[in-house]
Amino acid sequence: MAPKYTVSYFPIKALAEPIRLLLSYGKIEFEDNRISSEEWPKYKDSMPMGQMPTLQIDDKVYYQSNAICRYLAKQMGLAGANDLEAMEIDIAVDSIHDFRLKVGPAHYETDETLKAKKYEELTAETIPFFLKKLEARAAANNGYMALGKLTWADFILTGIAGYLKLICHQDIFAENPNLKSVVDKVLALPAIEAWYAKSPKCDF
Ligand SMILES: N[C@@H](CCC(=O)N[C@@H](CS)C(=O)NCC(=O)O)C(=O)O
Repeated sequence: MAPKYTVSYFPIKALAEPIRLLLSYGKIEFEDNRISSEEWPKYKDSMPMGQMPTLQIDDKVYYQSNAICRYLAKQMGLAGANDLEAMEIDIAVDSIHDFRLKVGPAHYETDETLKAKKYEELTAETIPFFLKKLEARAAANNGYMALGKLTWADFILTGIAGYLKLICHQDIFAENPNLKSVVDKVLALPAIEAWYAKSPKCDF
């Protein structure tokens, strides 16, 4: 019997969406278990690290979104042909997450004065810096994030694209055609089109 897969996360895309996209790409059926923020406290202690996303395969629960994505990508031939190729993909993935992690804290800042100050610096320096580097990487890789071909790094960018736009307070793709092309190519994959035809609508 085929294993049963369950993805648990909040009812948003963010860190779970690359997992959902990879499972969809691999035509692996999964339960899309969305837990609301209100319900979350009931579940938190039962999660291995007190966080989500998790991927349950039969009765074993796996966590850490990158580890899960890398595992799925290996199953689907999206993880490079050798260790050097795998490192190229990891470099792209880590760079995307570095960007997210640099901007994220400002988005969650509750002191409005401090928040405005943080966004001033982010908008002037950090966001343009990362976008320039990531756009150059996508340009050098033929509109992909690594190796000039489809890899799981493209699913990471596509999955968290809406979340990145949200936390950056801007359309990060407007002036970055190669980055936009990465996302467009993933979204045009038939399995991904099928996923978005049936999954709950959410911008981020
Ligand atoms: N490194 C972890 C980070 C997971 C994480 O930060 N999860 C957040 C949501 S994006 C969470 O569960 N927050 C709720 C909490 O910590 O109570 C991963 O990539 O899976």
